[in-house]
Amino acid sequence: MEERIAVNQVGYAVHQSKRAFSRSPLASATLVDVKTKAVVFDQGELSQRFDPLLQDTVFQWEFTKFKRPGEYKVVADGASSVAFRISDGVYREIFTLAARSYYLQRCGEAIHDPVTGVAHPVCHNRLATVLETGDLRDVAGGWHDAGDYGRYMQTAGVSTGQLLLLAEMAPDTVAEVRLTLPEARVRWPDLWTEVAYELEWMFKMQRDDGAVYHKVNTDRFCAMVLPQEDTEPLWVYDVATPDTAIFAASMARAARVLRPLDQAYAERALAAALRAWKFLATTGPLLHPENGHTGAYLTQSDRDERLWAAAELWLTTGDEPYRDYVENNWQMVLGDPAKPLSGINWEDVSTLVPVALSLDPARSGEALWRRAQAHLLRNAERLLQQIRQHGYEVALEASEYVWASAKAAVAHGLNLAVAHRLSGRKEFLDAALAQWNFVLGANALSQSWLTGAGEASTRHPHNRYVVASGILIPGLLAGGPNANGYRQDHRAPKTVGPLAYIDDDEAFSVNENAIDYNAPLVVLSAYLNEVRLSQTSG
Ligand code: 9MR
Ligand code: ZN
Repeated sequence: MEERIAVNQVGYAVHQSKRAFSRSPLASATLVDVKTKAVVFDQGELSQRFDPLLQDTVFQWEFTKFKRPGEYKVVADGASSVAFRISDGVYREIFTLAARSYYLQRCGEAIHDPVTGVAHPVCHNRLATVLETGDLRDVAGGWHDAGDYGRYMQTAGVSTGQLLLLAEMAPDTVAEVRLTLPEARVRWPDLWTEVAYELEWMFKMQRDDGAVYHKVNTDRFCAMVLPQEDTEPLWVYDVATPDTAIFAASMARAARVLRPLDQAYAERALAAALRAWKFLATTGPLLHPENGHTGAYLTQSDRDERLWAAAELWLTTGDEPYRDYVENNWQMVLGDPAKPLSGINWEDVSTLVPVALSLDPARSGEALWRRAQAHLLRNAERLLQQIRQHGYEVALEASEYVWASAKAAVAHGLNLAVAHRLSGRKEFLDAALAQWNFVLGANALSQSWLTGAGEASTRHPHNRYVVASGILIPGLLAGGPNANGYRQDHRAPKTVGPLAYIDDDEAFSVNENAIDYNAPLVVLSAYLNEVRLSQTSG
């Protein structure tokens, strides 16, 4: 079979960079109109790069100059890409698709979605037993975490916290885009309504003393059944400090974002955040909640979560002890600006500290804002270096081709987007866009890891609802290539990192979705749309 030329399978905005990739030379590449079959462009710029992980040359054909909206393929020497569009709607479309998947993952209510056909009766709305006391507790609601039906605080907090960054990063996009949800809150944009579906569940997971429970799930993962058929007893697992801090951070941010829209909701969120902080202030690390036999989101330290909570509380309340906490603990958690920032993830949320502070100079104060900005820009420079060493312009290092590499790529994209917002530097925007292109098909497998997005996109995610119903939920980001995956699920291919992926619903180490994978993709898509909006109107 001819190799497929790799492109972003959804498409490219009219005025931004457009590149195709292949491991075969692209000297004869042309752009062909899908409807008329006519060659519409053959003046692309050629370059090539040796990719150290693939141990092969990757050829690049840049067609940025071509700006006519339409549907096209890149064709060269008998090889072809899939059809994709040139359209200013692509960012908004992926933002909507990926954000809407949260609604489709809702737990505790019946789903009847006219847009996608996704439907099931109410699920997991029975009372759960609190492990530590034996009490019954109402913890219905929230989103199913992933391909399993668990609901876990760490991914809930890191996902809602990231989505709420869009209040600063893409306010116009958030205000404008409708997600076609079953309910609306007066004056609230749809994205915040969806985030609040998760926040409501998070409120239920807080104990009276402010501590927050780690997760709710059955003791073991259920079979690949529909959610309403998962009827084993539900357990609420022990409180833990990383979870409590992540809760405090996300609630403090929610309070700040929602204050202008809904004062009462904001006060409720802030009160919950303050109760959580009060518990943390008198409690050392509790890192080993009882965990049953389901997903383990266990982390080595709660320092990064505490630092993020303090930063958000400082920004929301302006109370100086929170600022002092951030100043006193920054070095220990984040180090100096030369230390790499990680892509935001459930295990290490430290990058949310400079991100949150840099997005709000007025509330941060000069000193913290400068520190945050310096660190983010330095890190973005490092990511540019990283990208230049890879054929497909991805910011992943060899060691990042592990579980959830596609998430890691878009998380680096988020860091680059913030660096672009701070500096206005086009290279950072281009680099952020390259991470978006990577997960949507511009990669060594010519595979889009977002369900429903692109001709060669993931069709068989490890997702219980999808497997049991046969209905594909669109807008789910799969984990992506994982060099250790074959040892974990015995399905993923044993090969070099960039190729270690298979579209198989049993390959959970590469093909499961999760709420925390979608979050940076939603943020990045909205940011790209916001920049495009400002460029077209400006
Ligand atoms: O996304 C998680 C990944 O970072 C971990 O390496 C992996 C193994 O612990 O677990 C992933 O999270 C899974 C969770 O444990 C259970 N629900 C499904 C999650 C996505 O695969
Ligand atoms: Zn459910």
